Amino acid sequence: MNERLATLLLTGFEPFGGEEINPSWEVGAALDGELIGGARVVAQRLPCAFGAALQALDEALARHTPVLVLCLGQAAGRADFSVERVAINVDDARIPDNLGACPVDQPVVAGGPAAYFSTLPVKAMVAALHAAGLPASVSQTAGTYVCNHVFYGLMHRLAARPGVRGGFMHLPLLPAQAARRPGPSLPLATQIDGVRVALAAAQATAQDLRAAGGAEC
Ligand code: PCA
Repeated sequence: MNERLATLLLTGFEPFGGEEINPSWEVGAALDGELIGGARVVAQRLPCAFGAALQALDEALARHTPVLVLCLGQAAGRADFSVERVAINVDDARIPDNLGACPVDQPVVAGGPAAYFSTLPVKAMVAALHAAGLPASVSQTAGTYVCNHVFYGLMHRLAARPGVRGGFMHLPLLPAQAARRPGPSLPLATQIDGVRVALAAAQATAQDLRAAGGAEC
């Protein structure tokens, strides 16, 4: 069935930090099976746990042999689609993961490079989101928790597979989450639209735009 269609692997996380839902998996589940630019989206839910998340990612990479991977995560406090530029080689957990692990200043990959850049066209993704009337920005940090762990682990794996591009995008909370924990949120339908737009732009853009997306301190 559809053996010749290229696969876009989309990952989302299970809930963590006392939440009952995670927008990243709600969006992943909604887009699973969709055709985007002639390729098939396959969604994979990841545990919010250091190590176990990368095992699940490894299984998905082996099973689906995607041409492109976009990992999603929840970022409470962020108001827009945050297209991550860089993954760093550190695990430094402020709260325990879902298996109780709380690593401090551990490398994601011992002996690995300090950082990897996304190989997705981050500027083009932000531009496409803006063109669709959606709030978006390039983010200069994916944090030091399980999202950055998965982003770094993904890029480390893809460094050995030059034909496969990958990256990470953080999503705001859903309104039902923000109702209990005040802060910015975006409705699920908007989040689904935005991830669809970002995936389509990532797939269609081989060479990233040259557009400002930096930040001052
Ligand atoms: N967000 C967390 C981990 C899982 C998720 O959805 C993070 O930003 O690290």
